[in-house]
Amino acid sequence: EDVVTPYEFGEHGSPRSHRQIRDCQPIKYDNVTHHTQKAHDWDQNGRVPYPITDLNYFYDDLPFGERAPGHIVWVKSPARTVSVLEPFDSGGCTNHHRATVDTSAKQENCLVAVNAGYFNTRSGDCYGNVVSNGRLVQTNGGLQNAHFGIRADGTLVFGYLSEEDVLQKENPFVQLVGGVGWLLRDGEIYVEESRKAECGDVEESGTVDAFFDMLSARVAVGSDDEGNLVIAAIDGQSKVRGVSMSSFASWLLSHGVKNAINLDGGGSATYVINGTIANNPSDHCRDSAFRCPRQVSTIVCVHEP
Ligand code: M6P
Repeated sequence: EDVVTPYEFGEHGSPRSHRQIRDCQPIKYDNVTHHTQKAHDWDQNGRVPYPITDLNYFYDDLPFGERAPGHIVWVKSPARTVSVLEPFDSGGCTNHHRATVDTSAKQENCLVAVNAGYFNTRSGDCYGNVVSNGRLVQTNGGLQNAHFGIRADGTLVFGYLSEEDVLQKENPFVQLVGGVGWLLRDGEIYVEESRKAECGDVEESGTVDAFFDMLSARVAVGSDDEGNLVIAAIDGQSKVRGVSMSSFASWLLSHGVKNAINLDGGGSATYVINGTIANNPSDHCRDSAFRCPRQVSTIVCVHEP
């Protein structure tokens, strides 16, 4: 019988197989656990425009009366201008490096850069699948968390990937990084579906539910209908100010974003423009009276084509 069997969710935080994700997602998505989309590309006449078309700083009205400062940027021709970079330098994940986003951004003179993947705050290990400029850095050992990637043919990919998807050679990933939470799927808010599917071992804020619902600084990577990449970072302080995952998703949707995953946030949330930190990171300095940018793991970098 062709029915979707209800799936007993165990305690949040236990790794879930790709098969379980398929079983649990709404039937309209069939067996597909990620969304693919052709990246915008303006190279029709051998000409690539300056990659960033818009850059807004906002104090916007978020749902539920929340207000939070942040940034949102639209990136043209992302397959030519967006890289996932390891912390500090190439090999940074293998070497357990951590570095502030502005430091890592120097690797490719990033016009815009944000912190990206989660990491083990004690060992420095990078979490998730990581592909950087065509180099497979690591696979995630089967943990199921939302990913963003760009394939060799210029396709943008958002969602859940099996190890087979990650390693396929016909049209391999050239950039790939993981977060926690699939915010928007093909124009619809996907927070509740994603809440049930995500592995909680990666974030360190508590249960998946607590992590999804708390106010915090949040960072997302997404795309609009035209295949532009969208990067958004909202300031906050975990459990005190900022946005919940569902507010973040609604806000992104209201700005025309159609697909998006949530990257590392909280004290890691850092937004860099032309080498300068442009947001207000909430991590504490050694002298806890002050706030300092955190040394984080991978970054998403927007560079010249
Ligand atoms: C640690 C320190 C603090 C930080 C807190 C919460 O205790 O690094 O400075 O505020 O973690 O960090 P996060 O918002 O990333 O969960």
